[in-house]
Amino acid sequence: MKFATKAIHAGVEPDPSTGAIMTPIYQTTTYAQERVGAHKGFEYSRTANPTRAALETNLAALENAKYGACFASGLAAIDCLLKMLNPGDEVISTNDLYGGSYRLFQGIFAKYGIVFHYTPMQDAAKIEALMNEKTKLIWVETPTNPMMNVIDIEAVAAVVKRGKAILAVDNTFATPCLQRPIDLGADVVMHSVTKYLGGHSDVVMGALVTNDEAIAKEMYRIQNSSGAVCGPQDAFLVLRGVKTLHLRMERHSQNGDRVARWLLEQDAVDKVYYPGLESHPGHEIAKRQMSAFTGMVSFSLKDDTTAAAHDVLNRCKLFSLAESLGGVESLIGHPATMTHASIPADVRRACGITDSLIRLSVGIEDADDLIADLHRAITEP
Ligand code: P1T
Repeated sequence: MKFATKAIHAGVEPDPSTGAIMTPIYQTTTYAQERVGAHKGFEYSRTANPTRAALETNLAALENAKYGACFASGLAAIDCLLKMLNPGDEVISTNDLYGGSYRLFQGIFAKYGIVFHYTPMQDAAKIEALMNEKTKLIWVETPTNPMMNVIDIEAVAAVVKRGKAILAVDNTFATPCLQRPIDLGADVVMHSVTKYLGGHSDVVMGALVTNDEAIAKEMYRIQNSSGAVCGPQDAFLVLRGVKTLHLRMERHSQNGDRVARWLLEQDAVDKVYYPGLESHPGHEIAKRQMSAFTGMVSFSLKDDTTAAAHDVLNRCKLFSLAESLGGVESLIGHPATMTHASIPADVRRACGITDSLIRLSVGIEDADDLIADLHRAITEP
């Protein structure tokens, strides 16, 4: 089955009791059992719920994986993955990553004796230099948030396969519509479903998917034991959102490209970070491993100050000043003081998050209106 067909049909069967074409919201905590031990596969909704199960099957299918698990947020999904590790284990992560993932690594799991190394993975040899027998997880975000760096998943997988670590890819920015890391050698894919998969800025959710039976067993054990699951209503909303993922990603990518190319021509703009630009250092890799380049665009100003960035943010009308990304409406944010404020300033600057860096989540509105809004914000005093 091709992607668009899977987006609409995978995991979704007409409801057996009524024929309802949409998976019902099974708003129930528990399920009557015929006698002790005899049930229809559902005992308690933390463990399994039919609406959630349909979504888990759907998301796994979109990533060409067998097993999927949904969580209360993207960070809860990463939390589940990290709980597969033991004290003393080591993780190698991209140095440029979502601030909340960094906070979870350093603020929570480092305390339990897990050691994190951060390195720019554009050069896969950097990973090899950090790998040892304690390395259990390689954490890749690509394209990265917010610098839009592109990591060659196949090249990283080739290095990782020489050891015994799990290769996990945060595929939030690309979505399975544009990039499928498992096909490129990853063991686990993680999503902040909150973003493009949900697509309408109305659900906070996370997901893990894998093809590896042993990892899946641990994933479900931890999902049930720690209990950070999503509710059935949210699962329903995401099932609905995913049905248009391919259409939305096409328009997000077209609009992202238009906005990035327009920004390049503006006098006030210093650098534009978008993998669709021929000048982007990861463009060739992105062309190989992604089918389009998303609606995420970052740029910096020649006046490299927080005040200049805040002025642009405050002048936008159509772009809402807000955290998050991936919804149909356009958002604008300032990583240094918003999404990445939890990363120490020196670490932040080292990976290019300057004071004037601005991140756009380009929505699916008319691109002319979006550009007019940015034009006003960037050029008018
Ligand atoms: O917000 P949550 O659903 O818990 O997802 C966390 C997360 C994980 N990975 C990436 C790449 C992300 O971008 C996020 C969340 N990011 C934002 C809220 C943001 O504005 O960047």
